[in-house]
Amino acid sequence: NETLAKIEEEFNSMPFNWTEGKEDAKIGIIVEGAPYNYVKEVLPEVNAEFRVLKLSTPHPLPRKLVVEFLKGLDYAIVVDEGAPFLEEEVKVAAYEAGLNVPIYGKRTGHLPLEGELTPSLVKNALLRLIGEAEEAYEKPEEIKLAESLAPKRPPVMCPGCPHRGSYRAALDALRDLKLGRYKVPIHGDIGCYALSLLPPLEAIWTEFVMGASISLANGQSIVMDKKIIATIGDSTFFHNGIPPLIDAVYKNLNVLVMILDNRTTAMTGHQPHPGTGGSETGRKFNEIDIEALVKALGVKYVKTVDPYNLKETREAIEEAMKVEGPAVVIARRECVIPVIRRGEIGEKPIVVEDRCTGCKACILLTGCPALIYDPETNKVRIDELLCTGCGVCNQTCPFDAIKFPSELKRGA
Ligand SMILES: Cc1ncc(C[n+]2csc(CCOP(=O)(O)OP(=O)(O)O)c2C)c(N)n1
Repeated sequence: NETLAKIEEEFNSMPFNWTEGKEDAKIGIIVEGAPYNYVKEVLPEVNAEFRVLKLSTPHPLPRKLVVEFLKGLDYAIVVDEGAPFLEEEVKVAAYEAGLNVPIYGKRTGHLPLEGELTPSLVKNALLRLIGEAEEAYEKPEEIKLAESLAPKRPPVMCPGCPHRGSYRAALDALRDLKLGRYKVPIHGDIGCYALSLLPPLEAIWTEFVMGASISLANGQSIVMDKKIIATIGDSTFFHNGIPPLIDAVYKNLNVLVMILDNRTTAMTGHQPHPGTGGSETGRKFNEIDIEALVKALGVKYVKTVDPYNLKETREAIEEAMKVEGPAVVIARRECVIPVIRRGEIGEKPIVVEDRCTGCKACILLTGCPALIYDPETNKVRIDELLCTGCGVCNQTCPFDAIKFPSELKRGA
């Protein structure tokens, strides 16, 4: 607390916190971060004099600076992204200083609590503030038109994403075990695999904070008295998955942890992590072996599989589901993006037209964007540019209609 007080004192006079606009303006805007740009953009379009306090250090709030700014104003608005953190801090500071300046923002409904701020939202809030707009923000017609024209498609896993095979195999395993997808909670975590929440996989039930999948599964396995599945990426596992796995071993909790080891931190841009053994600048570090680590913790069932091989992965999950206590399946296959960048994509499958019945099972079971249904021919075709040759769709076709050319040459 003493250190925070010292920092606050420094922040009061820091050049990164400044005021601008007319000295004697009676309406104040307190803003930090990206929304400052929105304020700058829309101010020329709002017919009133404003005084702006641009804060770069919202915590600890430089209260002296804020209170000095508020003194003499008729009223002020706080423009902050996310939760109204700054707005609340400013209100506390004003109250404690005995100021009676009305302060508007998200808590007063001038700005929305949800979603991202935009210049239009900020402009609308300022117009409402000066009495030139009555209504809450209405999207301009051109934005509504653009939204109506844009195709509605959910974000999808890349073609060749190894997570697709992991979740397909998990859902198939539950079906084989007659457990049904709504009987066994599958917890997700933060990473590309969170996309499995969406159709057609709709696999994970939760996505919370890095490492939460295992903790949630641990707790739920006690409450529901059955095996619960947690799915977690390799980077997330190193970040915060090891402590709850220790807990699961310590208390012999009935969880299946699937570690989705795509050899990278894909979602945030392929950063290395302790399992990859290198640094961003190419320095060599010590690679930590996930399987050895998990075994060393005392997990009795540990199996590493290739998620491009649906049968192998499904069978491991089925075995693991039958284990009393914690079990770990490591689905290990490199993220396809670095593979593409290295030019290591191999053979791509094709649809054997006279075998394809147009049932769309491949599309519905994988959701791979490289698979395209043609209503005119009632056949599926594979977009060669998108396909990475992972072979997962080949394994889902009930009519054996998706084959690699080399398989066909061998007479398959
Ligand atoms: C505490 C925290 N730090 C950083 C992030 C940003 N972040 C989002 S996903 C992610 C990791 C994804 O890597 P991984 O678990 O290996 O999954 P992948 O995307 O490779 O499938 C990170 C670091 C975050 N969400 N939370």
